[in-house]
Amino acid sequence: MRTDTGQIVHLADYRPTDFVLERVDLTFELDPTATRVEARLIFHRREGVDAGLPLILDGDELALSELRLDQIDLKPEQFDVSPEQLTIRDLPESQPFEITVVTIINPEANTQLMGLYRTNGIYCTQCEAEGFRRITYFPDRPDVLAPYTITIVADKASNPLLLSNGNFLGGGNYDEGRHFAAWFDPFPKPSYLFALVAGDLGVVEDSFTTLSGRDVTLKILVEHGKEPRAAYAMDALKRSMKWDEERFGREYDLDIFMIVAVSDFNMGAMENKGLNVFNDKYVLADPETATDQDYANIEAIIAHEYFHNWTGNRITCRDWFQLCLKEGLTVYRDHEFSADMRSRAVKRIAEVRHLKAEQFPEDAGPLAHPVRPTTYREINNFYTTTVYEKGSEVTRMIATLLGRDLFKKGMDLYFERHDGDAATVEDFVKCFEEAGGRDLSQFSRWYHQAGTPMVTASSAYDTAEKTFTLSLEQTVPATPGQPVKEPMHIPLSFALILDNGSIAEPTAVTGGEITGEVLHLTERKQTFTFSGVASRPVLSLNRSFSAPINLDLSQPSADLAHIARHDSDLFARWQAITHLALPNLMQAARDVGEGKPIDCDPAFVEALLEAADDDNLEPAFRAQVLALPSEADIARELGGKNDPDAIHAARQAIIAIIAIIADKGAAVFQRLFDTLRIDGPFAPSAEDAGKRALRNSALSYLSYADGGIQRAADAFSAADNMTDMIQALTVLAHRFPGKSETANALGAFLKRFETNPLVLDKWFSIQATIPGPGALARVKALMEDPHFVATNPNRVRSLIGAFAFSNPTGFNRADGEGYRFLAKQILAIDPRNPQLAARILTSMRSWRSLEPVRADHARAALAEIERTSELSTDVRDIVERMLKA
Ligand code: B3K
Ligand code: ZN
Repeated sequence: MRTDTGQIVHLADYRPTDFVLERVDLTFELDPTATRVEARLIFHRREGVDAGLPLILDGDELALSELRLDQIDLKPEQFDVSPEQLTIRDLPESQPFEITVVTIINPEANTQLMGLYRTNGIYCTQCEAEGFRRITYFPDRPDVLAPYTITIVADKASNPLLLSNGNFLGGGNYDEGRHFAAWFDPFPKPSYLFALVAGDLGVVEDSFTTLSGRDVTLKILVEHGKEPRAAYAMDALKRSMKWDEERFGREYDLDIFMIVAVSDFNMGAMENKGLNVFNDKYVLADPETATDQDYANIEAIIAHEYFHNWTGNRITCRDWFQLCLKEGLTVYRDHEFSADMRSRAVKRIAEVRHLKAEQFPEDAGPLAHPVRPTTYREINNFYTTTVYEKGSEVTRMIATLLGRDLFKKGMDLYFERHDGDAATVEDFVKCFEEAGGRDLSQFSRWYHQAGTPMVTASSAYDTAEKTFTLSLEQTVPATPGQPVKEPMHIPLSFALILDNGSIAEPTAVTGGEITGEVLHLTERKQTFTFSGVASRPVLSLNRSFSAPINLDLSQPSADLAHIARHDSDLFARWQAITHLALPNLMQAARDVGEGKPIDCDPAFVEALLEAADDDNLEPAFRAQVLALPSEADIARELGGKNDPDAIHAARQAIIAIIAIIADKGAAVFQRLFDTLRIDGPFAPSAEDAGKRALRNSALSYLSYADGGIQRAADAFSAADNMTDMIQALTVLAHRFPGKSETANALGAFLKRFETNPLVLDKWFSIQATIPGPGALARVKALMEDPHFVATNPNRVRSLIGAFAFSNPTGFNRADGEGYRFLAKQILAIDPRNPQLAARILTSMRSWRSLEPVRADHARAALAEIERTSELSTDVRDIVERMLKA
């Protein structure tokens, strides 16, 4: 492990390299413990660069074996080398020269899963962000682009497949049972997009003909025997390729596109040029083992990585500060794809739920940073929900500001102007300024200012004048390093809904710019006046969540119920029900704390049940309505001094009121459960998934009524697909832990899926997230279970990650044991896999908003980590930022 050097990288220090890399030739002689890597790199000195300057190459835990300049061995006085750096002096002044670097690396010993490593007998690489420097000494930064030729030599019997980026050049046999393959990638790329895969895998093959008639071979490579489970991923890939042609005019550019599924991977997937490497969780699916959510994730991630071919690969990032240029934009693209494949409104609701659950807390805590940060200590810690999801929201707002056509024009300009470039956020924004004819300088603050803006709104209707006034005020909270903020340009989609459900069309508006249905809030305080509004309208604001803000708009529950019934924007209807729910949940949490009885506004319950019971609405939407704000949502709204036990108890009590105390509840849920059964074969379609989701949420409410446990146990036995099975098992485990029905179901599930790691992960997660004081002991016991594999990131995330991120009561024990347990685990994981350790540690990012007793325990556990001398840069960076006042 590389321990922390404390070095901080600043955007302001960016300058181009002194040397230009012209081409890269790599030869790998694969061996599990001693792989020889020969890199031949052609450079020339950049014009105007001082002739005396040395060439400095990055390394990470490397051992240099040979070093030549134009095929002649370098003398010791011509270079300096350490595991982290190779400095070469006395280089030619003007003409190109060739550096040959030979390193010997040990893939088997690489537990960080960065660089070249082995997983289940397969050689595989992960180079983003700085993994290539663990393979050879190299100018390992994203603005160094070159075409690559790759030769792989390996034992043929154990490695029949030898894969890399680009097009296949040829291959053949060597002596002693070895063979080779050569690949050439003509598209200049940065080293982080390099990939190599070798081993013995099963192949699923298909093809795609591009818009201009080129045939592309498609291959998905999986462990032998798992081929049938790659069919859905292949289908998703072909749909993605077609969609990108139709929607963004982007065609695929190589002769072959490959996806390799591996079981040990630090993240979801990686967009290496022509050779995507995936966590097998996001490739493998069949009805028996995958839930509807798994299918949706596979579709989205296959699309995301494929879309990177243009947004990320053909146009890459100049430096890592520009990460959102490829990630935010590509998330926006995959969101749009899923919206087109499924229900747009339901997709938007799911996105906003995710944004609020993950990004809003990040933006409100010690790890807050701008979408485009200006400093970092460990770049791996900046693959955050702010860069990805808020980055996507910023792109979405550009589309909202410009409208669909001008946004498309801006994207076309971006592709045309920057193809082959390592670009910046400024380059990107400029394309939309030019195409849209709009100054986006104030808007660009979304990239630079961290923190979720708060918009406070109040309105009044003047019956005599027939005017409606809307007063808005925005504040952006202080965040680490940014105490003072400038006002943002916030696009707010709105509607004034009249009594009969129609939308008012005012005759005039003053106070600011309005384009179509979007109101532009640009000042700190702004008042819009709408004239010619015949009767008092109900304001629906931030429809479709046009801006990622917190909205403080106190509306009478009758108004919210009106929106919930009449808004033509389904998202806004869901949002209105959420706004009806939250005050009830928050009040209940306070009441629990004070030992008072819990109460609930009938208008809310009525609106909720009415939507759930309305067969004219799509089932997936109704399931989202029934999901209610989560415990984390309630905690966030409460703002500080949170008691997770009180929040949990409050939410449970409100659910019970809806399920059994409200007159209509039990009947509605019973009807949904009885009538939504799908007969016929399983289809992972959005429509069927929606029905399953609604039926399963009905099951979950019904578990509060008499006989709930038996109903859940019966549903578990009757389930003929993984979605229904997991839902029933979750109801049993979370609502009835320790009961024999639950133990039986968990046992049966384990027995049936013991040999399927991805399903076993679910078994671990369900148990890790059982609420209450027994959780920690359960998690500790599960760590001793023979099925727990401490070296597999998916398994670690499914147990320890699930406990820390998704078990608010179990993890946030008042005695602090949860935090101490996590600290111990982080210190155990860190030496082996720093990225995984750092990621799981971010589960404590909201520790400051806990009530004082828990907050003190949390601080002490973090301080314990901080005191440890041998920390990776990854963990040290996170822990220090979390503790900084
Ligand atoms: N670009 C990769 C993420 C790499 C993370 C490196 N720590 C996957 C993606 O966003 O598509
Ligand atoms: Zn990405």
